[in-house]
Amino acid sequence: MATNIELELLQEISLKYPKKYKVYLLNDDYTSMDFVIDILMTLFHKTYQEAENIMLEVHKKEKGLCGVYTHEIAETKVMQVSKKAREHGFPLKAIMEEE
Ligand code: TYC
Repeated sequence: MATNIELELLQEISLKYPKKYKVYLLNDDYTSMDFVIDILMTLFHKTYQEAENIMLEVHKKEKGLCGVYTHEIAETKVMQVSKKAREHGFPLKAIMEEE
């Protein structure tokens, strides 16, 4: 069993280095390419060229990395993608994975 000192150390380390989460966009057959590029530029702050490259990677390989964030920010990005997609009638989805 871990001692109190070991637990305190672990807590200190996790406060200093919070876990990071990768946010991916997933491919589907219905979302327009232009809408995906728009999402990448507005929610993930990509340039047009970066956004187009990521969109094409998702289109060809089924998923593509949009960014790496702390848990709360990653969760917010995932929610913002579904909200904006729903508002525009697209099924676009983002997921997060611990790095
Ligand atoms: N596959 C979509 C199409 O052909 C484009 C697309 C790309 C959709 C990336 C989702 O995350 C995505 N219109």
